[in-house]
Amino acid sequence: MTYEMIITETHGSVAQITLNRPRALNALCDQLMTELAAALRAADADPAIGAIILTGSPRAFAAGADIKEMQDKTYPDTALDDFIGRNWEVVTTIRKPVIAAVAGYALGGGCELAMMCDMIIAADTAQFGQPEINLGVIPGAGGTQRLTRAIGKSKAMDMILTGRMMDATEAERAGLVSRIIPAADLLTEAHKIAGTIAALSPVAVTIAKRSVNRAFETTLAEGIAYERATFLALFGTPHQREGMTAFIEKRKPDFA
Ligand code: CO8
Repeated sequence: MTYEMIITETHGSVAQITLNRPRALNALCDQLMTELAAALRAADADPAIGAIILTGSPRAFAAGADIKEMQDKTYPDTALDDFIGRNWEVVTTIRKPVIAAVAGYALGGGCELAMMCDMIIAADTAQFGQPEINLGVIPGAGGTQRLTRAIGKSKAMDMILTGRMMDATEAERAGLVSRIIPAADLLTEAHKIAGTIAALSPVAVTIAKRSVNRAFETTLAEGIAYERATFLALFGTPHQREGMTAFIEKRKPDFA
């Protein structure tokens, strides 16, 4: 597939996908989301790739779903054409870790897309928000659920009911992002994190990601049972032998 609205590149075992529709602040139109879904699936299927970075421009990760494209939609259109389900949730089906590297605006669907990733690292310029209420609608790609789980009810209500933006400092304090990075270093730092993950045991990484995600889907007892079973299953892998042997032999493990 040829991409017009995203740029894909590979640095060693890390895939980087850059949203590239600068004139519209990376508004997430159907074509962009179709391309993004294809690129994510391709990176997930490539055995040489161990982690994926999703980023935008210095001005905007993404300023939301494309309002111009949505303006004239009617309910029958939306019922017949599953325009959200078709592409929007693909990032949540990817087995490899996906890191959102956010600079500038991450609003509406842009914030929701970032929250579907496994972690968000933010430039000090990042601004997060769910401003849909200003458009007479509500978040439609998971915002009311994922933001509430990430930052708690009171702050999520504050964001979603007023439509206000949250800067990087507030987002980190609230637990929405894992780190704040000076804007100029955002991608370097994202690649360091992704490269670290990509050098680890891919089996352990996939299972660790799955297990953390279980925390959002099940009870504590079920989640812990899942963790225990998968932890024990890893003792059947050569990477467990290598990791523990390397520690005892005081050398770096080789998970290649
Ligand atoms: N959709 C379409 N175009 C957009 C969007 C958008 N979300 N955001 C910005 N643009 C366009 C503007 O129309 C403008 O284009 P043009 O020059 O042709 O008029 C260009 O990008 C630059 O934008 P501004 O001139 O507005 O730039 P400013 O620096 O003045 O303002 C803001 C930047 C504050 C980010 C402002 O652009 C803004 O408020 N944007 C809209 C933010 C918003 O409301 N986002 C939520 C959208 S709804 C949504 O995301 C629902 C998600 C549901 C998911 C599933 C749906 C498929």
